[in-house]
Amino acid sequence: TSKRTIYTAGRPPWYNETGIPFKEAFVIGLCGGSASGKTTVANKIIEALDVPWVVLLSMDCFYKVLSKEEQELAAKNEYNFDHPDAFDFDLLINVLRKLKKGKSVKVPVYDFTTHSRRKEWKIVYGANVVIFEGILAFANKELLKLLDMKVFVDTDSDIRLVRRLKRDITERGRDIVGVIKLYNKYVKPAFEQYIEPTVQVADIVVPRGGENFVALDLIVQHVHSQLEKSCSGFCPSRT
Ligand code: UZR
Ligand code: MG
Repeated sequence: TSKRTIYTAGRPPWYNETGIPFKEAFVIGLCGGSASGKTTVANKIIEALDVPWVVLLSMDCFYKVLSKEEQELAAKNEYNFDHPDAFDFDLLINVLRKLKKGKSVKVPVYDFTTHSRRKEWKIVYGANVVIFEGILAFANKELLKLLDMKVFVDTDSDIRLVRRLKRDITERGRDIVGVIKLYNKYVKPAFEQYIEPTVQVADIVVPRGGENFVALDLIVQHVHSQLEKSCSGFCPSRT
């Protein structure tokens, strides 16, 4: 391959002579039920990837801002945060499209106590690899088109329930009755209706989540090989 000149400010996007971005970011989609271990898997992938510019984008940032009435429902555990309608897919797709082109984006910061967005949005810089995780990461056709690799984290529902109980009580100040009510009313039905069936579109299913070292290694190997392919001659992504 011939040598090419790359113009860069030290981080992606990289441009060629004609000002065209050198390559797109590789986007990994991570889907799985609540408390399946998506965040753990994401962090282990990031650690093992050893690539300079990796970004983790969480679907939680894209919850819709609730109206007064919806806020009141949420306070009584009667708002469904597990349904596709609870998410701002338009904004999410916009953000992911830009990230895929290697551009920087602004991501809303969602406040679960007020169910609104903070005034200050978080700036996320362009990256070589983007990991996008969420319970409904595979629930939208346009979104699926942006994912280069789809990973489904498949953890037993009893384990997920126990983790969810622990997390909501210790980290989110909820009580056991409320958590169980929410789980039975929204979390479990949404899992069965909107999340579990999307295992069909996954490229890789990871049983046991973050403990599955073989699966993590396979994922990382694939990303490396794809990155090498997409930047023959000059590869900013591996040191
Ligand atoms: P995961 N959720 C919260 O309860 N509080 C937060 O601050 C953020 C998320 C819940 C959300 C959904 N629903 O069921 C779940 N509610 O977390 C998705 N209520 O996040 O994939 O990390 O479990
Ligand atoms: Mg999470």
